[in-house]
Amino acid sequence: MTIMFGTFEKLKKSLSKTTNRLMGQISQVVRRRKLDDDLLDEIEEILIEADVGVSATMYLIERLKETARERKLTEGEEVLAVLKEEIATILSRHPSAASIENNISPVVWLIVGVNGVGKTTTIGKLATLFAHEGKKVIIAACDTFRAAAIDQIAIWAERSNVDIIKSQEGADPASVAFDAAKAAAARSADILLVDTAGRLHTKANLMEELKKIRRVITKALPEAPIYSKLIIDGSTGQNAISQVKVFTDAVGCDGIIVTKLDGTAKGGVMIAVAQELEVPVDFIGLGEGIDDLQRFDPKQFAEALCSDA
Ligand SMILES: Nc1nc2c(ncn2[C@@H]2O[C@H](COP(=O)(O)OP(=O)(O)OP(=O)(O)O)[C@@H](O)[C@H]2O)c(=O)[nH]1
Ligand SMILES: [Mg+2]
Repeated sequence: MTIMFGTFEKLKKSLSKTTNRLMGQISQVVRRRKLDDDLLDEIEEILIEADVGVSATMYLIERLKETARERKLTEGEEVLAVLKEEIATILSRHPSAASIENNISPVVWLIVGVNGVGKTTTIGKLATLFAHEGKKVIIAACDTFRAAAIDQIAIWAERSNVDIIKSQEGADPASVAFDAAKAAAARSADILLVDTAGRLHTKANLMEELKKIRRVITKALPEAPIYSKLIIDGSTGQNAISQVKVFTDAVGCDGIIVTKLDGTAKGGVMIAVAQELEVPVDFIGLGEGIDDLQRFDPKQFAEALCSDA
């Protein structure tokens, strides 16, 4: 199918800087080398520098050693195929089960994450994608804190041609969430996407507010499955991972969406995410446009990451 081809080509192009940094460098160092400890040390260093994380790096090096022994590999270049296999294995560890099918009531996705990671943009993309799939989507504009946040999400709602429930700047986000939840039920929506603030006066404030939004939605829609989806910015590499715990403690984390994987060399962080976190990656962001979102496909991602290497 041409669409599939386009999807893969786009992924590959988006990941090209990461590919160069990771598999590109590794394929350079293995060339005409014997597979020995020195070479493995060099590969280890490249993996660490490419934001793959200590845990995944150690795992990969261990797997290379074991496989080299088992398959009696002697040439440096032989590690490339093994690495590709092992990276695909890590990426496939927590398969995404992001479904919005539910017969009883709307499914709710609470979109959370620190400021500027791409929450609002991702909601615009998700709304478009679900609407194209024939779903009734409603957006709740619960970032009432930042000036212009409401206008920003309203523009995305218009672009994707879906309903939005909003209030004015400074309004109580939980009350917007309540109204949106009621509207979602009344209008028989399939999914309610809740945009939230990335920054308040303090982090504790933000976490309390997110908890309150979640509570209020549970009250308004007792039957609704509510999922917290954490947005992280892939271009910040290892730093992206440190944000997971605080959000998970506050509102849980049922899925991750990694944005800004286009144009960064830090996409190796996807391997760290799969290795270190027990949560699936549902989608990836590959640009600022309305179509720049893909469902995360571990095999395809590994293929794109390791292509031409
Ligand atoms: N290149 C690229 N840019 C992105 C992507 N996703 C979001 N952005 C950009 O990142 C910037 C911040 O995006 P927002 O959607 O406003 O982020 P946010 O998390 O809602 O920010 P706050 O509401 O301030 O917390 C914008 O300039 C977006 O266009 C992506 O996948 N790739
Ligand atoms: Mg926002």
